[in-house]
Amino acid sequence: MTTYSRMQFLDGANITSSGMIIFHDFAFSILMFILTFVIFMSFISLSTYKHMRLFKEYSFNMLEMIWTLFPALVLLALGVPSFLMMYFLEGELKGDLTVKAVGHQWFWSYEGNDLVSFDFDSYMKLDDSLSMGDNRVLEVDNSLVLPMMTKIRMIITSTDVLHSWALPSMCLKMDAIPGRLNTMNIISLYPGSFYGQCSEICGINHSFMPIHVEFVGWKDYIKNLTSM
Ligand SMILES: [Cu+2]
Repeated sequence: MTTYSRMQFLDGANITSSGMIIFHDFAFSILMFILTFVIFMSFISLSTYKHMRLFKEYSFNMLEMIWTLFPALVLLALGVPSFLMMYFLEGELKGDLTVKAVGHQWFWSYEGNDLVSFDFDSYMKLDDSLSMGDNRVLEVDNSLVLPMMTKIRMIITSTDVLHSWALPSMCLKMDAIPGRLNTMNIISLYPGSFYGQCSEICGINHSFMPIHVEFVGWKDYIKNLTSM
């Protein structure tokens, strides 16, 4: 990975995250256009005094109409996709599978009860137990294995303090609050390994409770479930 590719978003692994990346680029291009236009116009009006006088002596109904309608259209173009994205992200909270992620000081544990009931803790791998090619402070001893192309309902909660379960490549982040069950949907369009970190400062080892989710095909998912 080069330096510049690290400045971009992670590749979107589901429809929402791909949509959000496209929306970011769209909003950014509008922003750049406005910035260039404003700088350009301010230079023109500063350098030519004649134009300024024209504005003072005549009224330009058409021009006023344009500079009222144009910003409104820009806001509409930004607002409509933004709201659509938000409602799409919320979605219908009914998954095919349900997994519960529980935050602890300082590790995550996962529970499920769909095909086989499971309950395991997921601790960060320490530096001396890392093998070649592992990601430091991101690798865990027991990662969460989920089937791809399946709507999974994630229930996020905590047993002690506030934590936050985040998966940047899916554009997902949900607070883990003691006594509350926060719910969101996860779908991965392709198999792969996705990493996240606790995103709510939760104590001394806040940086050392990573999240690792592996999306696999159903065959491997069942194989993994039965071996647990
Ligand atoms: Cu935490």
